[in-house]
Amino acid sequence: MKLPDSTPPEEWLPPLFFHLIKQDRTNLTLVFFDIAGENCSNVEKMNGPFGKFVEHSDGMIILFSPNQIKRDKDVKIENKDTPLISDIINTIHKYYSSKTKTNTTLPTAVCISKGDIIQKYVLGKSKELEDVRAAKDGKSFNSLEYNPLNNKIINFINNKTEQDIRTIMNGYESFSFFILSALGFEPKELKETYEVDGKKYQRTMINNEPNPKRIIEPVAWLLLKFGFIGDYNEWTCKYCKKESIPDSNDTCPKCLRRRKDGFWNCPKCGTPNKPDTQVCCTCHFDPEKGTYSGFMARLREWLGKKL
Ligand SMILES: Nc1nc2c(ncn2[C@@H]2O[C@H](COP(=O)(O)OP(=O)(O)O)[C@@H](O)[C@H]2O)c(=O)[nH]1
Ligand SMILES: [Mg+2]
Ligand SMILES: [Zn+2]
Ligand SMILES: [Zn+2]
Repeated sequence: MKLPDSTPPEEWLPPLFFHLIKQDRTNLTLVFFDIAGENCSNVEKMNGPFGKFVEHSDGMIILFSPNQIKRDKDVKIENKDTPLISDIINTIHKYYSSKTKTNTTLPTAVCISKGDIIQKYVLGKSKELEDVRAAKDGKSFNSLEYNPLNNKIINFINNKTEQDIRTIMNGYESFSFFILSALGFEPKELKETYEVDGKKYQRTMINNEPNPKRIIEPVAWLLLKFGFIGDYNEWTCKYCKKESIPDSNDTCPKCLRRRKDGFWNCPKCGTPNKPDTQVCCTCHFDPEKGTYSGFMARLREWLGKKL
């Protein structure tokens, strides 16, 4: 099959519209404009027709190939003559400033595309980019899965690139790094050149079906930043070591200690107890065992029988 062509810098592409409706009827219309990086390579070009779309957006997904990153020597990728992503990000920023606006408050997803090429440098040699799984609650951004990957991308950017992207993005209030692959593999197949109106373009043919990896993640992250969806993450109780407690629970379901400070309220008598107490200091209830302990256990048993 033939792959879609590179986004042509001088042509209008119809935007993609999505109207999302949640079960509670709240809804959101997403309009995606695909702007070629070439149009954002200097402020004069952005003053052309395409800059407007950038200027009026509520969020940005910046997609760049691994060969648009300044890397250190052991990250070996074929170097093509493409604008550096740091230059593009800087240009977009300058363009905004020229309109006395700022883009540093916009949610900005900074995405390494064609992740298949670079995955071994980000994830380690033996690991492959896996697709996004739904969060356990079936409706949220999967932070549980995203956060460890995010750390790997940050490590990669800190240690294997010349820090330019990282340094620039430090000025942004709401951004995150992503890695994705539209094809899931490197297209080694036929590349052919063709001409339209005297201009030369390249097209790539592939034999395998695309196997996209993580392409939904930056969009889901934007939905999170827009407040349209929540995020799902978990914590481990540091007192009883219970794992996989959803963030929506702020107390441990096993030992009842609060995540924040370890204090717990006795479910039997309501007494607030200190983190280091196993049994309630008033009624001697042990929430982990679900029984009263020691003398109080025997007294209760006895009273219970009498009463
Ligand atoms: N390795 C790899 N190459 C890709 C992938 N997607 C697209 N390409 C290659 O990149 C070429 C340009 O496509 P694209 O990145 O969409 O162009 P852009 O619009 O200029 O960003 C394609 O013809 C493919 O050869 C991918 O997921 N992995
Ligand atoms: Mg494109
Ligand atoms: Zn606990
Ligand atoms: Zn108690």
